[in-house]
Amino acid sequence: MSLEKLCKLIEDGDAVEAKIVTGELLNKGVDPLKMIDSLTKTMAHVGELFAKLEIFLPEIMLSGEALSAAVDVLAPYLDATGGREVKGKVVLGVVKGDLHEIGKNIVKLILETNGFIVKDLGYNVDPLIFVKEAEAMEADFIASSSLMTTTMPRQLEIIEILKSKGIRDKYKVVIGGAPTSQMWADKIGADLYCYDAKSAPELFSAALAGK
Ligand code: B12
Repeated sequence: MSLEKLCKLIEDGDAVEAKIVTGELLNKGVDPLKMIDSLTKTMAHVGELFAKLEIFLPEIMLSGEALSAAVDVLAPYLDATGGREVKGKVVLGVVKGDLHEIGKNIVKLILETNGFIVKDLGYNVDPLIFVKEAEAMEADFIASSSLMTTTMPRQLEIIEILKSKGIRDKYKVVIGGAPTSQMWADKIGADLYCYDAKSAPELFSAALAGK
């Protein structure tokens, strides 16, 4: 069993085998974070095949399901390595009009593993809900994910709502998702952009410390 084999199973959309092989790799001592990293890259590759019309939507759906199945197996192992100290409170969701939740689910897992309390708002979340939930939770961070160029403007709307309510500075606004970038974060005035889930805990902590 190898990590390459698992990646191929994700690409082929075989959730049943992917689960089994993930368990086997864990037993062999492969680092769960390393697995998540490779699986994320595989999913990006699947997206490229879709863009080139080499595969179609049903295949992407199967790959997404296989990736989620593998992540479900990995989740408890990530928990086991986590610290207990609460580092910050986060509301996290996928913006309105966007149903891509796999990346958001991984971010949640990794933040929780590293001592953050996360309120998961799910996907297709109205910008106003991000703000309302942040107020209710007294969150430190409002973190949104967008996977499509067409839904990225919803991340800006979150900031506009905060400004209109006069509470922009109460929260660190974080953005992420494949089409987003540091340039987009600068343009809309977000506090933080994270390229991937792995880097999130450190960047979140640094943002709270004002670094
Ligand atoms: C899987 C997938 C789907 C699945 C989603 C399943 C699910 N339950 O989530 C399904 C099949 C449902 C789907 C549907 C569609 N999809 Co789609 N999909 C993808 C695909 C292949 C992979 C996305 C993914 O899960 N990646 C793996 C995860 C782990 O990576 P990630 O999301 O980037 O997240 C990582 C980082 O970005 C970061 N991160 C992400 N969010 C956040 C947030 C914060 C706060 C932080 C800190 C970090 C962070 O951490 C994660 C882990 O490191 C992408 C291709 C791609 N390259 O992204 C296309 C893609 C996003 N889809 C696309 C399209 C067009 C669609 C559809 C419109 C297709 C259609 N014609 O109907 C629909 C839209 C549905 C909708 N309204 O949302 C396009 C979007 C193009 C655009 N406009 O920008 C893409 C880019 C494919 C392409 N190349 O054309 N899709």
